[in-house]
Amino acid sequence: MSNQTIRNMTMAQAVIAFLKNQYIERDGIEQLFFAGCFGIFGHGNIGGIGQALQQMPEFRYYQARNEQAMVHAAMAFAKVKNRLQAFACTSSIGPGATNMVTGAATATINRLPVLLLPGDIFARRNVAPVLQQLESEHSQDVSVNDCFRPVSRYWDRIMRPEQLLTSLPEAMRVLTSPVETGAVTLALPQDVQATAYAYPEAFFSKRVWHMPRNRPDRRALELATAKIRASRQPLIVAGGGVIYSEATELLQRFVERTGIAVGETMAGKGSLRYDHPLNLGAIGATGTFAANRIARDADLVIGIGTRYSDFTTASKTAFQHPEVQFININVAEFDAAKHHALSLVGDARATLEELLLSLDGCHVDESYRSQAEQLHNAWDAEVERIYAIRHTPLPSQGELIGAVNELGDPGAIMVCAAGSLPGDLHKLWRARHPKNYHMEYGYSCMGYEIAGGLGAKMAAPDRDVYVMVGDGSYLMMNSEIVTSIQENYKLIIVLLDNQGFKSIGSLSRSLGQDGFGTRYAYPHSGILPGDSAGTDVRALPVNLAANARSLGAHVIECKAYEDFVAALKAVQTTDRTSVIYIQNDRYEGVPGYESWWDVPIAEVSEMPQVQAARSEWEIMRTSERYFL
Ligand SMILES: Cc1ncc(C[n+]2csc(CCOP(=O)(O)OP(=O)(O)O)c2C)c(N)n1
Ligand SMILES: [Mg+2]
Repeated sequence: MSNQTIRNMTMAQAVIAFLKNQYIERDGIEQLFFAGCFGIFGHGNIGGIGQALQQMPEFRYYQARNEQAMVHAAMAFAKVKNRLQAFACTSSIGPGATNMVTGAATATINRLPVLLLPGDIFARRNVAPVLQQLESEHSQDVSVNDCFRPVSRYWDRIMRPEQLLTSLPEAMRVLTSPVETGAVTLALPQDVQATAYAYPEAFFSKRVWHMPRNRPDRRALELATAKIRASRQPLIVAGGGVIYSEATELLQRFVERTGIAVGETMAGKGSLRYDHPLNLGAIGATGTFAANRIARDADLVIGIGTRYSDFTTASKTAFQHPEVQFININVAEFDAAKHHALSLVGDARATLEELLLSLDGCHVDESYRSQAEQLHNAWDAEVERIYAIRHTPLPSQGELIGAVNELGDPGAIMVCAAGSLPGDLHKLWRARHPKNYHMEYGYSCMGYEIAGGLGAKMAAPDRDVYVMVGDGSYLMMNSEIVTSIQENYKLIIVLLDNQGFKSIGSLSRSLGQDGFGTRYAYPHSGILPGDSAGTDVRALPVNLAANARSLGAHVIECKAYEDFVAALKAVQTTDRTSVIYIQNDRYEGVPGYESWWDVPIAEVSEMPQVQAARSEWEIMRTSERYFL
């Protein structure tokens, strides 16, 4: 180190000085990797990362209201940016840090890059226990930040300032890897953050991380080509990887050349425009009859960039052809190998390019193609039917989704995550471009919606962002309305109030449990009312519209469908984050379409409806398959 130029700075200053010089490049396009840092300060980070951010304002700091929310905003930003740009998030120690654990899990499960910088307890230990320190009798090497280990793709604790020299490059390798990306956590003890060290200047020079487009093994491609040529009833399952790899145009070409139809996962919706005649729409538990019928009889499933969650596979009941085989195109070997597949380990776009060449002249039977196209058309008519329901006195969720879809800007981004909306939107949303449908459904984390909307708007300020959120999710986390107003990122929040958990209520009824614990109403004789209480309940005195107004949003309250339509028009000219509030019906739902989701039902109970539901469940379970 003797002949190197050095820079004397604190560990925290070194973190920021390093991060602001990280770049990423894919397809020859180079850009800064970090857009800045979200943070909430406390004693665990104020004098360290807080001071460093203050000293380096070119690395933009954004104040958040809630640490979990800021991680959601960060990951939504990265999702819209196809993982080519990300945020860091700084928190204090203790509760500020553990508030980020849920966000970390959400990011890791969705394979989205976020860099988490929780403060940590003193490395020098002499003043322990510090405020918010978790003590342990058996070790002094434990803090609440150990909770991040299983939910991070890379985890480290920086006990000495020079450890950054080897830790930050590892953090970057993981964040910029399409295979390994997710939450990266560097726990930063508060005393070490403020400690100075003579860092080599070279550490802070510009670094460009190349995101590769790996190509699959040649022999595997030959085998895949033969399998696709031999297949009579193939189906593509398009997952989020199609979108992150920017393979959507190539997918369209592939589909048109081969005639193979497509079903889309939650993360993959938008891979193909909704009106493409070979787009069968959503697949799986929340799928369309079009995709689910073709899936049921498919002899070959070509999964592209999918992790095959139970929603996609309908709890392993979606694919019933006795000899069904899988070819999985995925950057991650782990996902590529699922379902005993022939693995094409590689980038979706690069792999489709190769397959297009090797499949020259290959086309499915005309009968298959016309069956797929007929199903596509029949599905479109079903969406039309649901959009046209005019349910009274309270409108149905399906018609409200239709209004947002048809009256919103076609270039908009619609953000959602949990409740009954994801299932309905997966079926009904007509996606017109790859970023149109932004659903966090890896973790389906209530509270993601508004914070995620903020991140999406920050990533695409020229697009309208519609956040669709239920009353339950809204109550769980609405805090980033304030941030959206502070930073002037206008969100259009559609708040659908059905006085509780419509989704889990309907799940509960399907289990024979009468919606227990899913209504927002006062208890009656010490018991919370279920669905059999009907309208004989006392509603809670909650006013969500007033709540949103109190946070600074422009609020429009609607009663009927016509008010909702007028509100959707009115919000186009409002000057700040706007909330359209409407009550909708708890029971008028979008049906399931020839699919299933395995949720266990009590094996023994004193409730006859539960016993009946259990018997039905036992029959359904027999259709679950292993792919051996
Ligand atoms: C953080 C979190 N807690 C619990 C759940 C389980 N859960 C899924 S949907 C739901 C209810 C959502 O209520 P609301 O937002 O009002 O949507 P609705 O079901 O009424 O459409 C619950 C509790 C979850 N997904 N996330
Ligand atoms: Mg609700």
